Amino acid sequence: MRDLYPPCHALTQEEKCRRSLRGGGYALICGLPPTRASLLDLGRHFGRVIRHELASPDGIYDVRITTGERAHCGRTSAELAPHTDSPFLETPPTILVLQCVVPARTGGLTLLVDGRQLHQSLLALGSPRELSALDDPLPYTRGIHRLSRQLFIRSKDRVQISYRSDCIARAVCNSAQLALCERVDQYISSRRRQEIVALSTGDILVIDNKRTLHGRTGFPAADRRHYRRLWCDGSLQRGSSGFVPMVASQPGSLTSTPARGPNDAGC
Ligand SMILES: O=C(O)CCC(=O)C(=O)O
Ligand SMILES: [Fe+2]
Repeated sequence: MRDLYPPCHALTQEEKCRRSLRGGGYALICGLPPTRASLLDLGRHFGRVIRHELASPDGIYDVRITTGERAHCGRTSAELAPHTDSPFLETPPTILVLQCVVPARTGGLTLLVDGRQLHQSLLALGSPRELSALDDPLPYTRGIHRLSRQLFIRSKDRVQISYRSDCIARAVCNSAQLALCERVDQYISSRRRQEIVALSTGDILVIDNKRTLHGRTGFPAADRRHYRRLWCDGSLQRGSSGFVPMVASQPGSLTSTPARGPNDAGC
């Protein structure tokens, strides 16, 4: 596993983290104590905490196998396809902070897919029908929540992605939307497109939920995998969530602005 963000001076850490987020859509921080306090301390740099309905009063949501009334889709041992968190909410979280407390013995690896690359691939390879569906908000449903949201939303010079395949109400999608979803699902489930990250105890991933899709591989149900998750509204992040799209230089060909991963984000 790459150590993109070795612990050092606190202020420098924060700046490195911001640069990685801006450059590549996520940052990996290794070697912090696996405590609630270190998660909350880090989260403070990314704005106000958004509390999930099943989170503890401090805003932390425990990701581990859970049964009963606090069960939830992430709280199983199943593989989770790459997604952005809660596109069915009026205001989805901007930043997702994921802390590894106990890794699975096998599997349970984090999957990351770059929404910027997906955007470029769709523009380059999507059929006219698929591209026409980009203007149509996708209908999401989850529990009491119902909301339609476009796959990509433009905000000034940046683009923000929202996508969660298992919450799309396919019965009310038109055929162009279904074709678009199929193409997106194919792309994000391809191991070629996924960055696979093995977190160890204490490691934290800070993920831009408007650029980077996250998921995880499945793991044996007997494993005591335990992660913690904190959602933040990004209000201290100086408006840099999402991505600057790659630009087309001439019809039919897309020339990318230099792709920058967290490794080359200057940290
Ligand atoms: O289990 C994981 O690694 C991630 C689960 C997840 O997607 C989430 O909590 O938002
Ligand atoms: Fe998630």
